[in-house]
Amino acid sequence: MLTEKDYKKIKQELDECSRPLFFFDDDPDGLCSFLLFYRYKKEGQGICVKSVPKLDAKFARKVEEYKPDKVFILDVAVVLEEFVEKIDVPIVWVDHHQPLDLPKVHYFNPRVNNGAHHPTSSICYHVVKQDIWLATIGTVGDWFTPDFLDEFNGQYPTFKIGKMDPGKALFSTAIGRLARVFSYLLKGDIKDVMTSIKVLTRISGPQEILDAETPQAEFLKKRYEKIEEKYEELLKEAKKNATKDAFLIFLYPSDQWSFTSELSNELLFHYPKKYIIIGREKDGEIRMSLRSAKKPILPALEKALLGVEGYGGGHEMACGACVKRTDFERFVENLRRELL
Ligand SMILES: [Mn+2]
Repeated sequence: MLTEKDYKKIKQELDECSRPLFFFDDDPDGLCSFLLFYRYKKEGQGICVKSVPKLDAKFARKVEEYKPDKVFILDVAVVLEEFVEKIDVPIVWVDHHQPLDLPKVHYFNPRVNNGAHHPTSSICYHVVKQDIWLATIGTVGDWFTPDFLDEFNGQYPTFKIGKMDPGKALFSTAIGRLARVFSYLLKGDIKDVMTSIKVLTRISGPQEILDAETPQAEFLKKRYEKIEEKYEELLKEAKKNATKDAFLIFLYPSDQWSFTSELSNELLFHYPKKYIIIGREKDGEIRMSLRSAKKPILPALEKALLGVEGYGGGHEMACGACVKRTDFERFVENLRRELL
C-alpha cells in the first residue's frame, strides 16, 4: 500500500515540472490515470502505449521529439533499461503490476511492499484529489472496487455503486459502461484516439458523456457506438462457443480490431465457472487472453507452455499468451491436463 507520504511525493513531482510527458497504458485504467494527472497539471502531452505494455528504446524517440522536463509512466507493466538509459530527465513511474527494479527511476508501486493491487488510477486520484469520477471509471475498468467508493457515491448519487463484486460493477452499472466506453475510445485509428483523449481532457463529467448533448460528447458517442457494435457482434459469436465443456474457446481473425481482453473479461463474468480462452490469429500465431474465476491460471499456463513454441504470463487469474498456430491444439490439451 502506498502511504499519504508517497502520494505527496508524487504530487510534488507533478508540481515541480512544467513540460511533462506522460506515457500510459491503453486501457481505461491507464487512460484515466493520464486524464487525472493532465487535468490537474494542465500542461504536457500524453502518449498511449499501444499493443504491448512495454516501453523500449523506440519510445525514447518520442522523448527526444517533445523535450519534456520530466517523464511520467502510468500503468505500463514493463519499462526496459534501454529506454531509461536514453532519457536524461527525471522519470516517475506509477504502476501496480509485478514490481520491477530499474535504476534512475522514481518508482511507486503498492505491490513493492506486498500491498493490494490498487489500480493506477486509484493511486493517481489519491495524488491529485480531484475528478473522482475518472478514478472510479479507471478502477472499475480494472475489475476492482475503489477504496474511495463512499466518497464517489456521495459526490455522484445518480451514479451510485452499491455493495457488489467488481465484475458486477463493471457489467451492470453506468460507471461500468463508461469504463467499457473508454476502452472502445482507445481503439482504431490513432488520430481518432488522440482526438477522443483530447475531448476527455475537457469533459465535465459522466453525465455529459452519457447525455451526448454537447458537441464534444456527441463526437465521442458517434465514435464509440460504431466500435461497440463490432464488439457486440463478436461477443454474440463467442457466446455460441459456450457448451458443456469446462473451457470456452473463441478465436477470431486479425483483420478485425482486437477485443481480446474485453471479450475475455465479459465472458468470464457471464460464465464464471468456465476457463476462458479468447484469441486472435496473426502472422501464424494466436495471441490470447486467458481468464479463470476458479483455479489460478498462471501456474497452469507456465506448465502448458513447456514444449510449445510461445510465451505468456500475467496475473494469477488473468493472463496473456502467444503461441504458434500449429501448437495451439497441443497447448490447450496441456492446459486441460493442468486444470481439469
Ligand atoms: Mn491497470
